[in-house]
Amino acid sequence: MMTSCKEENKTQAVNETKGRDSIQPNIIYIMADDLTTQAISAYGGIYKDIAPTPNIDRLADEGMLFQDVLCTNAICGPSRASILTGTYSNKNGYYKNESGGKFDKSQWTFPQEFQKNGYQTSLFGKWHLGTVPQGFDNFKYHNSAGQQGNYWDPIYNENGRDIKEKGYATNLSTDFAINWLESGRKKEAPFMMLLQYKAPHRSWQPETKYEQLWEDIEMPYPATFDDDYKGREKTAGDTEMTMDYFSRRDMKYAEPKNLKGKEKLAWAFYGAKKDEIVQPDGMSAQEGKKWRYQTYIKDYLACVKSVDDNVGRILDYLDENNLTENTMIVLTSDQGFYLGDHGFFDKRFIYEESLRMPFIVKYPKKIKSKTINEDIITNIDFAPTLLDLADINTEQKMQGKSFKSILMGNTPKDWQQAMYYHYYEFPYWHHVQPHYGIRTQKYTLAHFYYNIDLWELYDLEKDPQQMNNIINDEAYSDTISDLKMQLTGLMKKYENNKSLEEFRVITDKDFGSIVDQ
Ligand code: SGN
Ligand code: CA
Repeated sequence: MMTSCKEENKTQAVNETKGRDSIQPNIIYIMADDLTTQAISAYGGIYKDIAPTPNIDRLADEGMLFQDVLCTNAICGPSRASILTGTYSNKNGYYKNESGGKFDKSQWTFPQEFQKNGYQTSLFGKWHLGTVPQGFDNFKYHNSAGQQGNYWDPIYNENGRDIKEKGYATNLSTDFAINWLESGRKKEAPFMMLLQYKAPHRSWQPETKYEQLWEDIEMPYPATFDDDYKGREKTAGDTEMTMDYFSRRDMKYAEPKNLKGKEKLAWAFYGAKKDEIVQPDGMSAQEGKKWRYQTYIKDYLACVKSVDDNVGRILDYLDENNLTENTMIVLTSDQGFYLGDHGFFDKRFIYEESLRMPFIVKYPKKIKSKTINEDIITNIDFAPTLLDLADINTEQKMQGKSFKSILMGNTPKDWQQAMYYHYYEFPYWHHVQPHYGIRTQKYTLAHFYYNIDLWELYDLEKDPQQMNNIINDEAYSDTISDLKMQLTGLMKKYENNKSLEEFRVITDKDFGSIVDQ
């Protein structure tokens, strides 16, 4: 410990002689997969007292919590590509997960810039982009189940070599991260580490000690649990992500022996056959729906609990090694998620629960504790911000903007309080209609296309739960024209003002598979 402290001090001296106005911070970027604000007690919500997240809350308590960090394309690979490049899917070419191909690794990404500027860099956990991670001195990423990763005994790719590890993924990824902090990095340089958990992504497998945690409790139901999709029948009302679409695997039925090929897939995804709704005999439809939700939400929140525990391990490590003061910690997710909200699981929609990403930053040296920010920020803003915070200047053109000044408590007067959204993948998985739209502080306007042509408008002040599509309400006709104009402006700005036909081609195009055949 003594040596590591001394060496950290040497780092500071090196930075100072470089003439930088401040000592460059260490950065730990923690990104869970499918972690949503409703599951984090610092964000409030219905699980706050039953399933608290004390360690993540500690980050919020000692840092800044963001209410309106929004995902530009709410699905794993595309969001990760946007985060790494600071650009929209139409720029970085990674539009979809399913038949989305591989991320073009010849592209610039922010970790490469950190590495070039003398940072020690590393990646642990989920990568899910199909290509060798660039810009890391060391990496160890999930390399099973199409790089989705497994919860138990997962295969990791460690610097190019596959290794099967024993144990629970969330704990393992943290072990690897801590080992690297302790003895894997060169301590004379600042570090930038990505710690990206597979949890709480489907198939929601808790750690053994948390399997029965809430066995005797009935979890509360979100207010929109019984959404009847009135006025949204062909969009929200036509998905494969309602409580009816849980599989037998999701509901913990034992896997029959000797299933192969299509049969095995059907079991994992849909139950015994595609249209079967999984529930115990004798239950009414509503009882079955609630029963499926209870199983799901308990497993999901138990996976979150392990993430929270491991955030605590990282915080403790920093404290014990005198690294807290100069290390910035970011806690986020690749998008939000539905926890029975609108009767859904999964993500993909522009609707709030999947659009909003948890985002909390702790950096005691520069960021005031217990602050809450409500500016609109998106995942393409992450890369420029992290670089800016490390005082790294780059020539690289990004579409996102640094929000360093927002972190310091000053929102620039001309900060763009509107975001452009675009989701392309259809029909697999979950049958969510392709759509694009604009989200401002007050409204969400979306255009659903492909084989339908429908617009939706929500007044977020009057209807925060987005139950009333008011697109045909005369009183809003000026608002609609204005929002459509703003939307067209954003599509031009981000160089994605294409025709619906051109967008359809992207949805139909098979960009290939993430896994080498
Ligand atoms: C898997 C899941 C889907 C999920 C996608 C995308 N099915 O296909 O439910 O929407 O991943 O998730 S599973 O049965 O294989 O778990 S993402 O986080 O990678 O975008
Ligand atoms: Ca995800």
